[in-house]
Amino acid sequence: MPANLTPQYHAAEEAFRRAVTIEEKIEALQEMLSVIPKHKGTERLQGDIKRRLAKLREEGQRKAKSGGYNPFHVEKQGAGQVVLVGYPNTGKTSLVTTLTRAKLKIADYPFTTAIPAAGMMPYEDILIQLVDTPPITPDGLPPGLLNTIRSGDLLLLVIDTSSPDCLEQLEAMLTLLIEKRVIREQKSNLQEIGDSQPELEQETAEQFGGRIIPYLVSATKMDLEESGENMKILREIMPGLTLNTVSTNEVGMLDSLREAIFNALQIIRIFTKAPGKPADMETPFVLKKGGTILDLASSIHRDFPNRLKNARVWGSSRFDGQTVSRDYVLEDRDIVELNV
Ligand SMILES: Nc1nc2c(ncn2[C@@H]2O[C@H](COP(=O)(O)OP(=O)(O)O)[C@@H](O)[C@H]2O)c(=O)[nH]1
Ligand SMILES: [Mg+2]
Repeated sequence: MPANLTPQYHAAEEAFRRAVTIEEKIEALQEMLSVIPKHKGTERLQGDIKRRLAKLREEGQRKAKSGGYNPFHVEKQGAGQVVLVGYPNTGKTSLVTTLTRAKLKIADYPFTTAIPAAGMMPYEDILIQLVDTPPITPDGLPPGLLNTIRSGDLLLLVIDTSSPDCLEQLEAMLTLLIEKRVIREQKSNLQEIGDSQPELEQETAEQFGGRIIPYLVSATKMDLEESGENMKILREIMPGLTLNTVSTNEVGMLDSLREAIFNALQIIRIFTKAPGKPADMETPFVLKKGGTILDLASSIHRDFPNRLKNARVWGSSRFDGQTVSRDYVLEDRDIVELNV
């Protein structure tokens, strides 16, 4: 056994021994890998943990395929998956029900939500998936939730602005997610210029089976009187943080949250048309921002890119119907004619 293993490492190892499900085991191994002192003496052990992780992930995938049901895995649907995260009673379920019309159970006692549940939020011409989750507790994340969080395209951190604990809970939540390498620490503007190493952070996150996920903070229950004062304090203490203020009792307040979610997902909507026909303006294809003609073609059909002769664009191009190259970068709401 290599020397210098820390108490955190031993705690994680203990959690691994106690783990029952594959998800719990994976989570514990990821934690071991994250806290293990990184030096020559632990290289073999690190390699060993990584091998065990790879094996468990394979096993997990095999189980998933053979029909083993994992309630913490939420199948992606629509233009993007947004996972709501927060403490009990902060208004997560209310937000999902109001934004999606999904029928979920709301109650003013904690822990009503035991497993993730999804609903689809209409936004202009697309549907965005919102995933309601069981709450974070003072002990951290309930088992399995980290995997739900890691699969999201965007996180919506939910705080109850009317609660005197909202600042503390927000800070605890941010710390927890930074520790788990799910979100990136927001640096001050000064530090941002020289110090930021997004690629390195992404690489480290991938080592732990995840990736850095963008997030928004939703400050709920703004209709309650206590919220005003707490909001002032939040803005003073965390001036750099954008807070999306909402109330499910004032539906008008939700429009800006919808828009913030769409913008944070960093996606573009592309309409296609057949030659000589009007465009189908009902159901756009959704691409990541920066997507090209080639990306569009591959998202339509695997061998479309090979057959593609030329493409014309209406919208972002200099003139309507301009013929563009395969690496032409599309913009939101462009209309594209693909000719094979
Ligand atoms: N006044 C007010 N109450 C809210 C709002 N959103 C949720 N609540 C209430 O807060 C309680 C907890 O809501 P719920 O959505 O179940 O929270 P969750 O535990 O985070 O899912 C319920 O009694 C809701 O009616 C809001 O915007 N304004
Ligand atoms: Mg709930």
